[in-house]
Amino acid sequence: MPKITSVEGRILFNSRGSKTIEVDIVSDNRFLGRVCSPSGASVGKYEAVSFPNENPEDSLKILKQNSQKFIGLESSDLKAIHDTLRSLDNSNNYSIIGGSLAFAVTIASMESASKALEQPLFKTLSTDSEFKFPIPIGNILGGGAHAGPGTPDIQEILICATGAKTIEDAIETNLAVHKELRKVLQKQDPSFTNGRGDEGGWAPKLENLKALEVSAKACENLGFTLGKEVALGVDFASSTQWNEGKGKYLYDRAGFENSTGEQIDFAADIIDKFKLIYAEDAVHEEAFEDMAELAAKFPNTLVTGDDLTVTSKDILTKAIKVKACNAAILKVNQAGSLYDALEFANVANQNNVKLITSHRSGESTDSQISHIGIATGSKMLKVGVVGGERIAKLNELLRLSGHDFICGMAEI
Ligand code: 2PG
Ligand code: MG
Repeated sequence: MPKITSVEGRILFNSRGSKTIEVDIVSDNRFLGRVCSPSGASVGKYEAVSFPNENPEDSLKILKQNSQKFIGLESSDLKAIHDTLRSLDNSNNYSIIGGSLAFAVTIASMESASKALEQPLFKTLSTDSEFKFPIPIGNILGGGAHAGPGTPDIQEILICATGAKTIEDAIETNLAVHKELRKVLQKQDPSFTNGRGDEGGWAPKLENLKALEVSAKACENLGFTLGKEVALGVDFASSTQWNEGKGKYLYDRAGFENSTGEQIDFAADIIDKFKLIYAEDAVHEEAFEDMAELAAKFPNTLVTGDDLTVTSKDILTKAIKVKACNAAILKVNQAGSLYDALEFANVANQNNVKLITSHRSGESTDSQISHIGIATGSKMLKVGVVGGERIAKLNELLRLSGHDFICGMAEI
């Protein structure tokens, strides 16, 4: 089995231009695994801390001081790598070494092992013998924490080619809708700047429902029927609107407030009207009972936890008990190490909670999450539609198309 022979790190920048850490792990002196950590803008309260003191340099210093501890370990032994990280940081949120360091070390190690074993990363991460492509879902219109004033309060309107039979078709369909939406936006506002949010979705000056209407129009213009060839999704990212003191959701840009009950109705009306296949964080991160109400009402929609479940197996277990969601986002850096994230995936899969492996708004051009999505049996891969750091993940799926072990698209 391949053994780790060197560990190095450096400071780089993510797609938002913020500092982050990249880690190189080499096995048997020649197989390089290289991973650069992403980071979020709408961050869940219970996520792993990205860096100690919010300083990537502190994580790098810790890596340099402890790199010898990884030398000689089997790079494919994820548990051993994870345990070594845990010997440096036993906090519940990686506040000592930073979740970004745990992310980069564990994934780089598995990538290095994959190269040494001459197999794709997804095969190294799973003992399954057959895999499916997760269906790509990506931003066509952005607001909230990912775009400026005047854009919708809701964070993301997403497109998903639910009817696609191949990965190529799925990606091309999403791209076509993204393109068509620009035309629709230009037509209704000739002064539209073609500005885009952090994840490549258009960022027009539009209020929430109008933004959904133009998104639906773009699909219809292409001859698609919502819920058939394509479907829309929304990441409400409701913790951004939630004001604990007032006990209300504040939609500052649109100029209204929702009580808890009104928020449930607001989300339910949108799910209904736009036949959403996917509704993420429709209520705030601690509103398990309210999410459960939506999950019960919409069994055919992926009522998805992101900030609600933060890729934590303990929090997901709590969510499962009250039937808070029928789907959950998997973001490795929310959990910290890849080992933690795979444990979360096991709990989800054992309890029929559908997985959506996801990017962060501040990304690198890496593409390992495409493999993580495949290996975990994720139904969807949420990685955007355009932008170099988003396309990198989609292109990796295309490279894997026709691979012996992958047969067809995931069924939702
Ligand atoms: C989200 C993500 C990714 P961020 O809320 O789901 O789309 O955004 O990385 O800013 O948390
Ligand atoms: Mg989210």
